[in-house]
Amino acid sequence: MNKTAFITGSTSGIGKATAEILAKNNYKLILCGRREDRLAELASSLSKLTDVHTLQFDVRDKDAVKAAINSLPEAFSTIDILINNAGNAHGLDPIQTGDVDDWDAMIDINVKGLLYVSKAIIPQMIERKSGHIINIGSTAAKEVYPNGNVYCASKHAVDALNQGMRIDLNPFGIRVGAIHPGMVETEFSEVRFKGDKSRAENVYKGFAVLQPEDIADIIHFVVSRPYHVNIADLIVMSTAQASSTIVNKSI
Ligand code: NDP
Ligand code: 8X3
Repeated sequence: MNKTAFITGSTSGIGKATAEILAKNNYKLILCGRREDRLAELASSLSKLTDVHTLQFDVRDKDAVKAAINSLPEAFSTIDILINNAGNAHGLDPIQTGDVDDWDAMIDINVKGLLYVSKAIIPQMIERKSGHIINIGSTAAKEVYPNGNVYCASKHAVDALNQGMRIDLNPFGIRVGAIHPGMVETEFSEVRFKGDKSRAENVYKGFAVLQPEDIADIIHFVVSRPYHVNIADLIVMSTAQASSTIVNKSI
């Protein structure tokens, strides 16, 4: 039987590329995001390859998260793989001038949203004593860079939650692991800089930056390992990148 993967943030970037590679490999898909038009477009192209169901909700709204997951039709109600990917940075400011609304957005989406989705899905995994959760962290989960303060804190929280989930779900045979990408060329910087495309493009200029497909490929590798193999924690950067702030633009 084909496994069903539930992907948050599948309307762009890493989540969308993951949906595409999993569809090609016959995983059934539950695709989530807020932008309904994008969900519809992706569902229409990927349903040529596999069974697809879409759920439109904001991960910040815990009632909407619960209602969406409870609404899944029978054919999609058993979730084998949860990919907690939805998230973004909002702003890049020193702590003393940071915008409180940006802080709320990052903590509410990257941390609380991940928890709400996990809370709604973990019980069925516990009941079946099977399941695989992939949490998308970041190099910002492992180090802090100038002006990254709250985004880095939110991703450090994802790192801690990943470890906590792995410990607490260990008695039930549920696999839990995180993937921590360095810079990836997605809509991430456009969101961070509130639609300023040229500032966003500048982030990825001058070096061979990771593409969303690079991370999607790794996610596919992680979910296709045999059951006794759990990739617990993985940092992936472009060759040009050595840390959040060190990028070699001469290679
Ligand atoms: P994108 O901006 O391209 O994608 C973000 C996704 O998250 C979108 O599908 C968006 O969907 C969804 N999302 C954002 N806010 C919400 C919300 N409130 N409710 C539901 N869905 C939401 O960025 P990436 O693909 O780069 O980001 C994916 C993950 O990877 C994030 O967790 C990010 O922190 C992480 N990451 C990214 C890196 C990068 O350099 N790009 C590096 C390291 C980690 P919609 O707007 O339709 O709701
Ligand atoms: C996204 C990568 O370096 O902008 O998590 O924090 S970075």
